[in-house]
Amino acid sequence: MSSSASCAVLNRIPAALGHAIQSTLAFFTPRSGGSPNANEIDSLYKITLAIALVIFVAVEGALLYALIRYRKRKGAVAAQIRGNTRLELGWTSAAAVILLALAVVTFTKLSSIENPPNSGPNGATLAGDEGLLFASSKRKLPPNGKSLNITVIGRQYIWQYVYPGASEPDGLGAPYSYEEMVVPTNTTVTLDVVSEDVVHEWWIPELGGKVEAVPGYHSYTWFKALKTGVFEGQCAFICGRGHARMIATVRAVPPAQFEEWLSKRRQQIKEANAAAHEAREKLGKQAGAGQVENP
Ligand SMILES: [Cu+2]
Repeated sequence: MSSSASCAVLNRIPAALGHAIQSTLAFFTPRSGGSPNANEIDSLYKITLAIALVIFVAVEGALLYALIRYRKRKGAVAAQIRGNTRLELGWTSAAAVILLALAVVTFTKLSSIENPPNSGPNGATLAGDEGLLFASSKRKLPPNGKSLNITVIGRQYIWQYVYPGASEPDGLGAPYSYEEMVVPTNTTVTLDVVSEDVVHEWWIPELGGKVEAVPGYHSYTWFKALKTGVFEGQCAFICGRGHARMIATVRAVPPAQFEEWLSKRRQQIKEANAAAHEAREKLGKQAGAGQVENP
């Protein structure tokens, strides 16, 4: 092997090692990449894990060293040590420093996990839609107060999503979908999570943490899809026999495509409602309607 070839191999080792460390860390930490809050949660896990790994290797290494170096030998007399003030002070303060560092890192990241940022410049505008602009004391909003707000309704055993844009003054007529939520990329999406029956839990790992859907309460969370794609999740709280079937997906599409989808959806629902209204009218006019025969 020439010296330049061996040099190339040597150069590749740190890269391969870095890759191995990265993939090991990724295996033990939450999925991420879909939304800034999920990325912050993931990096927090990675920092904690890296510190824990260093401590693990140091402690186990010292233990192994002591086991081998001071193993039982003929004629050896074990030293009897009682107390070592310097050592004890050392490990107590080192542990305190590590704990403090972890607390500082956690609290630094907490606000970017909990508080939604503004949508990106290439996010959806949806300026004309009602329900896009929010002023709320409960819900955390982006600094500019603009988010796409979607209501997530948990019920045995399906998720329903209600989008902004009610056509009726009483709030009815808003477009909705089941199981698959469609959102625009680079747009801050705030979620109102509710339940119609028992406790459910909304969770799309790549888009952030879990949020409970509790009957009678509103839970709030947010995400901002950084790329197009399908993000999978499912109800994370056992809610009955069909719990395993209560899956959820979020499909992130370019903003223009989202607006197109939303208006198509609104049209489909309008048509379906008109057809149902017509069918009801027809039934009402039929002779004998209203007289229910006993079977
Ligand atoms: Cu459920």
